[in-house]
Amino acid sequence: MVRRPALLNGPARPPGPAALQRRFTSPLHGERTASWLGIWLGAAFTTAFVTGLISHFMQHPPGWADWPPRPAGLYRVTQGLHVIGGLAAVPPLLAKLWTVYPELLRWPPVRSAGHALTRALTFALVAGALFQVLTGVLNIAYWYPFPFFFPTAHYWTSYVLAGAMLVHLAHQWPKARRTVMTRPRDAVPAEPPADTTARRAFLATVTAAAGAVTLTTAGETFTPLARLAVLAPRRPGNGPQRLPVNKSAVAAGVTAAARDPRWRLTVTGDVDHEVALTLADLHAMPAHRARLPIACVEGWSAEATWHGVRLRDVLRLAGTPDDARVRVESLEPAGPYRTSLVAPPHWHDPLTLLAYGVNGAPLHPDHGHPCRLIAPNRPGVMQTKWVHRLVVLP
Ligand SMILES: Nc1nc2c(c(=O)[nH]1)N[C@H]1C(S)=C(S)[C@@H](COP(=O)(O)O)O[C@H]1N2
Ligand SMILES: [Mo]
Repeated sequence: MVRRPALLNGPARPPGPAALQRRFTSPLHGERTASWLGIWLGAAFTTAFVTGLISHFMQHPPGWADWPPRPAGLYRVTQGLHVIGGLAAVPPLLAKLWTVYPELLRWPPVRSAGHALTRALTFALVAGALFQVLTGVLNIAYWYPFPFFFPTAHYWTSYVLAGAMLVHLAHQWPKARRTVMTRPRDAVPAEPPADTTARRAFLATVTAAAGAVTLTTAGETFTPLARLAVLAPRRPGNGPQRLPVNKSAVAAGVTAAARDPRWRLTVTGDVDHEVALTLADLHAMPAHRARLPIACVEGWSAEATWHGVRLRDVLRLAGTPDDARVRVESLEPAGPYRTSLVAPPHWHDPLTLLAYGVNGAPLHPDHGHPCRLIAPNRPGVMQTKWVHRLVVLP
């Protein structure tokens, strides 16, 4: 073949498909690596999806069912899994994207209508996974550089991601199956031993990175590891009365109202007769203790011994119907978490308190003085602080 002078060749054209494929011969870009990472991510994102739905429907009851108040520590576990598992998924997610990125460069970009659809789905999968992980990390870091409301966006994107994941799984199942069912040297074609070593070292590194993330964050909810939780935004034991605080009394604008001697706890709405209680009235009622965690949606949790009156004792003073829902209202003048709904199973529970003290001392203003709601198996955002009114709904 006659070689033409270089000048006549014109500008460089994109390399052909064969050339591109030859560039990425490392086993780290291979099917086995991608499959193992995919299986890991599938398990991690499925766990995050399920625990995320639990959290969502605890906060937004579907209407036909109420979440049970027991086991008391359940939400602490599901939300811990959601956040810690999500953080630990960052290394395998980055590794997986790096493993498969040569696919992005394949030429031509679209080969058929079916291929276009597959690529669109892959885009949804990658974009959805990155969006969930990134917004989740920003949320627990209390950094909101985005213009949307985090819970809504995170919730709806989870369905897009779950759908894309399901289709992807169906599509890639044969590869994943092959990877799990065959040993590298029995595979067709057999994998050279050096490639097996390289791949295993790569996967071990990713696992170590995920392990490091877990070890340095899990202590925010798993107290024995608290000292290692250097990457956790909140640590049990840090804060007034050894409990973390998300919103302080100053930030909530309640300092004056919470100290005001005219403070009353009122029970109103669909009741026999309204009741207004002073703090002294609350202290005169039978006192109870409950060892319960604050389990924040952001993954941290901290257990404490609360004391105060049972919510059901207060509600019954006003003749509240047994099947009524109750809105607990805070002194906080504004903000999305100034009220929370309590369904009958929760307010009937003997562990559900209006606490005026914690760990043997009166409540610190930041923890909700004069009194706060504390109930079992319930997200922290629904443990309303600085309570001043209970509205019984019809
Ligand atoms: N009125 C009111 N109550 C509130 C909040 C709030 O912003 N306003 N934050 C909630 C959140 S998100 C959590 S995690 C818990 C934290 O309780 P703590 O500060 O006593 O640890 O309080 C909850 N109660
Ligand atoms: Mo929270």
